[in-house]
Amino acid sequence: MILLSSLNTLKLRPLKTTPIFILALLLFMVNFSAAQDLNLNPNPQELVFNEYIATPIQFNVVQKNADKSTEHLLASFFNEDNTSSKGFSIHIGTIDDKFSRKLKNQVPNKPESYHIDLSKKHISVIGRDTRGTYYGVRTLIAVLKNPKTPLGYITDYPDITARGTVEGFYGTPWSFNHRIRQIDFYGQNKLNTYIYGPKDDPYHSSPNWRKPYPETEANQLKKLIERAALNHVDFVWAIHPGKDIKWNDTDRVALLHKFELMYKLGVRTYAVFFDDISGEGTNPKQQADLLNYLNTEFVETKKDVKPLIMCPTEYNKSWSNPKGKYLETLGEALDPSIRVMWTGNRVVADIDKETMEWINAKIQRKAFIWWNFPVSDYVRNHMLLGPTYGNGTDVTQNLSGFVSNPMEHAEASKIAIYGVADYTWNMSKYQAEKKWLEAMQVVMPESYKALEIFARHNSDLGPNGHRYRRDESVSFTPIAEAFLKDLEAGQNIKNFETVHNEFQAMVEASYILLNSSDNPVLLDEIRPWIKQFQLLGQSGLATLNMYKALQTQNTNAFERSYQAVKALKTEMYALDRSENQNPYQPGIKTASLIVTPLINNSFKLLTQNYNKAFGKQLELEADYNPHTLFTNIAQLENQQVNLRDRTLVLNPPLEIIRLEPGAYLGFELQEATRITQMHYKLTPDTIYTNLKLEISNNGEEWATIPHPLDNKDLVKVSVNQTAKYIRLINTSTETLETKLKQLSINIK
Ligand code: LOG
Repeated sequence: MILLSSLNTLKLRPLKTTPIFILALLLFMVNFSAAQDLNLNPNPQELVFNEYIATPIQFNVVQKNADKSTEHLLASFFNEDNTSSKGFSIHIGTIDDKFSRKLKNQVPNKPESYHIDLSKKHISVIGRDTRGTYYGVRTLIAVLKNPKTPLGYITDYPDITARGTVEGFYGTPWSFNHRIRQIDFYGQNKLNTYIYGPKDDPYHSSPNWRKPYPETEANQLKKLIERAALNHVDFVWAIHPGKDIKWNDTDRVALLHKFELMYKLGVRTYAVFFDDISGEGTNPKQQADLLNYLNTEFVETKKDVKPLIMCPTEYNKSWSNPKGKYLETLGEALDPSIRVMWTGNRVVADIDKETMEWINAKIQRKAFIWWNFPVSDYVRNHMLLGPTYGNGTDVTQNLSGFVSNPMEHAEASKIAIYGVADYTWNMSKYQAEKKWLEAMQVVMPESYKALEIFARHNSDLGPNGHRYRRDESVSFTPIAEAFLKDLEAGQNIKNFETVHNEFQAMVEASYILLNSSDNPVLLDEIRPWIKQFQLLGQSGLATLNMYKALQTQNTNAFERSYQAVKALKTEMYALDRSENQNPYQPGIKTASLIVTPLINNSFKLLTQNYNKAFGKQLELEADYNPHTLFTNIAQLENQQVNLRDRTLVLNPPLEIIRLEPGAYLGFELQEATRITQMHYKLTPDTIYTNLKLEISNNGEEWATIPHPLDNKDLVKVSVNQTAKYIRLINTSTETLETKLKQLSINIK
């Protein structure tokens, strides 16, 4: 597979010397393996190599007009030890420099492009612009880190103009140190955009968007902005004013003032987000007016500020109201320079050409993609470590930017971001699996094989409101299926050994990771998931022991392994109840798509068989939730309901929910059960006067339960009745817009 990919990117100059064909072939092969080890991310557009030489040890670097970032980068590699006037000659500059006269036609006429010419005596690195030179030097250094240096040329440019991330998730914003590490990583991988917009930064959103950052935060932002400049990353500062903005001069000026303050901290690119809001702030005409005002009053007067970026309220197709003409209004009214973000057909979706054509026609420009992966703010108990895949590779001409919204686990998100860097740079040659494997080595150079085992089984999100899923345990899936099939049919399990090896590998990989000093920052983020993964692997091994004991009719051994599985489950349960206790999706879920169900089903089947064979009554473990959400609101259909101890909790959605007249939401219990309490919180707090709280035994006749009509805090209602259904219903004649913060009941 790796071999194939290199063939794709590597062109060889035809070898003319026909008589020594065999030698040429040999040469080809030597060259080939060296080329494949160049370790370049992103993958350059064109590599043409004809020969390799041993990488020189001494260099004589002449650079013309390199900017600070390039100088800094050069200094990180070329130092007193490896430079001298007699060293191997290297020229670095842009197309405007004299030395590049002969070669400058080789530099593609595209922003950020570069050309590297490598001959026996000399290397030239020529950038179209200063960023192009910087990227050329990045590539040069990566090449020179190899023991052999290719001769020939590299011509390179990015497919997508703006490439990077949007720190745009709900939950704990990244720390200063994490952000520094991210920005350096972007520089290393030729990503040029970092949009700063964490939903839970109060100075980005309400209530404090009008206020200046306190001194400490301001100083840190300043340092981040400098670091971004050093890495040729555009630090885009985003504001999210729509929750409480008034369309008047005071707020206009407040925004302008905040932009000015951020300018003083060094910001040169700005974004305004109108996602996940309701009410006045959603008006497209007003939004466009504000953006145009900022464009003329700020961007155009400053001169050194890049075009604005905005995130619309209808930021995905499933939310765009065909009657409202929201997007068309933006398309017509917004200044053409302003970039408009888009998440695709749904909030969380992969991108294809059709979506792009649909949205681009409406907004009269190329959309700027906000890809909601690997963000996990709606499945916080999961770790999303799978490959970056699913987006069309034929959309280079259809978009103006592509940024990924990552997890609140910054370091773990690098696995996906590494792939984003290659996908956005060189789409047609992008190979998801290959880049994923490389990413493992980049984030954990020593223990990457163990990380690979862990990450292979930790990529799906589990069922979720957005219905976005990812492959998980791919190569293990057919093995797990065959195993269960044999077990169910009461046959000898043919691939017992393979399954055993996988569980063993899970346990061993966990030990390796937990004790590795490879990347402590990453380990800190994923430790609880690794521990859970290790316990799961051990429970798998004990389950296999149950199978062996049953075969040999060894009741002692069977019951011991049975007890061990139960004990391990208790430990896993305890971990789930103590780590990552956020109020949304608390706990630690691992390998939830294939491995966990395999172990649970096997345990159940084996215990059943044992009970039958020996007339015992060992418990079968009913580890599932028989209760469901009860609603007629389409937006909530796939929202998950969890049972934790005796509390049934709805996973609260992060977006605004629309309650039409008669819309209801609540729970349907498996059977009529005593409900002791109901807890809920919806905003705004005036909404409760329009809602009724009801219970029913058949879903047809309803009894009303009094509930407080005005409450700022969590509403706690003592129900103390037996019912099969309980719901809140909109009894008014109006559509209510609300943010549902909590909904739960306690049952006996
Ligand atoms: C938010 C975003 C959140 C993401 C995934 C956009 C434009 N906005 O549903 O902050 O991280 O979805 O939950 C969003 O995607 N709202």
